Amino acid sequence: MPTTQFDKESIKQSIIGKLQRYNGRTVQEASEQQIYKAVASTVRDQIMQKFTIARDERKNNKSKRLYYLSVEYLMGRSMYCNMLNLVSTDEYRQALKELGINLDDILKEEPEPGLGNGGLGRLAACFLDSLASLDLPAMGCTIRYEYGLFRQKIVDGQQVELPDSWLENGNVWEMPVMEDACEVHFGGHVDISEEDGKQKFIHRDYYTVEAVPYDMPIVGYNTSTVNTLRTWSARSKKRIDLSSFGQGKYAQASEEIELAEVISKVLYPEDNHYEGKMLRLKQHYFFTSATLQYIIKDFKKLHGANWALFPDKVCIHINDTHPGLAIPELMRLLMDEEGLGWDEAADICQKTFAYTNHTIMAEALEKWPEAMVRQQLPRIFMILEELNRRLCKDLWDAFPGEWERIGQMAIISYGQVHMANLCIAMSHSVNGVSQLHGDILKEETFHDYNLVSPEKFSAITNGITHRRWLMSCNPKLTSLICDTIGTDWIREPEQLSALTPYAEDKAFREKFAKIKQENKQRLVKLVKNRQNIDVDPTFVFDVQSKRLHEYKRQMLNALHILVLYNRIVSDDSFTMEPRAFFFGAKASPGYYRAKQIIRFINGLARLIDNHPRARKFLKVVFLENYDVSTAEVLIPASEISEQLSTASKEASGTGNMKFMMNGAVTIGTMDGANV
Ligand code: NBG
Repeated sequence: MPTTQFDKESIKQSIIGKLQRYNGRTVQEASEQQIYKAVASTVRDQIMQKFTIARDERKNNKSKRLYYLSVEYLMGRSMYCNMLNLVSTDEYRQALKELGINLDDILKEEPEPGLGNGGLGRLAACFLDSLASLDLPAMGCTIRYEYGLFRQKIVDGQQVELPDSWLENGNVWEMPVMEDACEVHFGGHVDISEEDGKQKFIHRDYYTVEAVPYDMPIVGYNTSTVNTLRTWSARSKKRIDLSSFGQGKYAQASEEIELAEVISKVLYPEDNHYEGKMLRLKQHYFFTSATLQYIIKDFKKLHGANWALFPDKVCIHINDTHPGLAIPELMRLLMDEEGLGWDEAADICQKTFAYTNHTIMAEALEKWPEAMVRQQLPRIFMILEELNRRLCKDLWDAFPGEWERIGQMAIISYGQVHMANLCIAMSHSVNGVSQLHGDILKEETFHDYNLVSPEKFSAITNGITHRRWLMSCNPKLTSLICDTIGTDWIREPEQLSALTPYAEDKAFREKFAKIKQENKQRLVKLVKNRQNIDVDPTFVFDVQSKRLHEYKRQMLNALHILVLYNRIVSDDSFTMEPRAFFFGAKASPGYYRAKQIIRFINGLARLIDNHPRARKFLKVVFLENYDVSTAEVLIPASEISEQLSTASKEASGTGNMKFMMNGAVTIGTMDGANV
């Protein structure tokens, strides 16, 4: 692995120099935000040194690259994990100490990019860290939402949503890549003509949105790989209309610009739920089209027009169905732009696309009204129709006369475009995210597809990155593990099993308990600072943190607490081990019942606090604005992990793994990855 020249001294000089050049300040005079930026951009410089080498290597090796398409990436803060992956935390800590700066204070200055809702987006972020750490070339592709998931305030026990303008102070980690900016076209109509006996499809009268990519480097743990997260931002091609402006029509002068730019304004705040809104369709097509155009351009640069090689050099992963329009878009580009025939293009698609399904919840299975797709994406719709026609013909051969069944499996039927059917029909691989979920997909949700193409289906249980969810968020436990079993587990987390015998080791258990207690103190402090709530750290910390959803059953947990309360107040002889229940959860703003559950939990907290005997045994804390950074303090402090989903509904769960990795005991249903 190539080493970089960032030792303690050069780190110090870099920080001093940046503060001087960009802010005209000394370290003593600079604000914490200014220091954060100076430190972060030093880390970035260090990454960029590797990045340049990695990019050259890729040009030479021409190795296969994965494109992981996802409408969500819940990255969390980057600075500390980047230092960790560069294996430079000691150097930075030491350098900052000598400059009189406390690293932990500076880390808090980084805004958290909340470009995801929950498990699906966080999984995508964990995968990026793992891919780079396993030296696998990959690019994550998504939308650069100007507003990420809303910030949650609790007012009078109820959730209030505030905008998350995470880009307000700039983003140190990203760089615009203007040479890869491209156009995405919407609306209009398609003219068909004949040229040399071949049909030509010409898209006319469309309107154009410009897609501008911003790249964020993803550094692997102690590897030479630096991958990229590419986020696409929507811009109008039109600059301000000066003639309207000159005539005093200020609003009109900027109206069209705003219409285009609204595409990457805001992340839809629904988890495991989806609604066929036109803006959302535009978001999906916007980023998949831009990504596919870039993939083709990059492929041609490295391999020319050798299309037969495409599936050997490019793998496109569709994270849930949201990026599924990548399929007809690749067909369009290969046929209309590159001149390939239908069969050749379709064959390349099949070999290139892989699809992961993340839920069986009916309300999350994506369908688009036929008319909307036809109107917004006329050429894409034509391709979908032809894909559907050929698919239904094949299905007719497999299931002659079974219209009902064919309708269920079709890409277009009953006036709707069925994204899951498109993804299954056109991918070579379809996976569920745990064994149980994979089995349900095969036996129920996609039963008929499993009959015709059983070879496509598999179950691959989700995972999490132990670099963020253990090493970064729980440094004390990390040291204890290293002192006990060495450091091999850092490269190969399976080696953590070497800890098993220490479960019975008194000295180890005492050290473990002490660390847990210190982590609990850290959480107690956070709750006090943020919400001015006092929690007794000797209570058992029992945590349920995840998106608020009926199927996840926060209500069941709350009712259990109410039962305990009733026992305490009605029976003076009843005692129990004092227990503090923490909830962390955002509810989708339009999900009334979920918001009422938050209200119920906060009401319960008040009820208990007001009862002198109940509060000796019970405490309920609803943590405001649960996000990745909060999880990083909450999870290491937890002793009980609540995983209560209605069995079959939680496709995998990944929070469950984070709690386990930090030594909490799980109370759970036999669902998803709990099994
Ligand atoms: C979620 C599931 C979780 C799973 C994550 C990641 C969606 C649509 N699905 O159980 O609910 O862990 O995906 O696979 O957000």
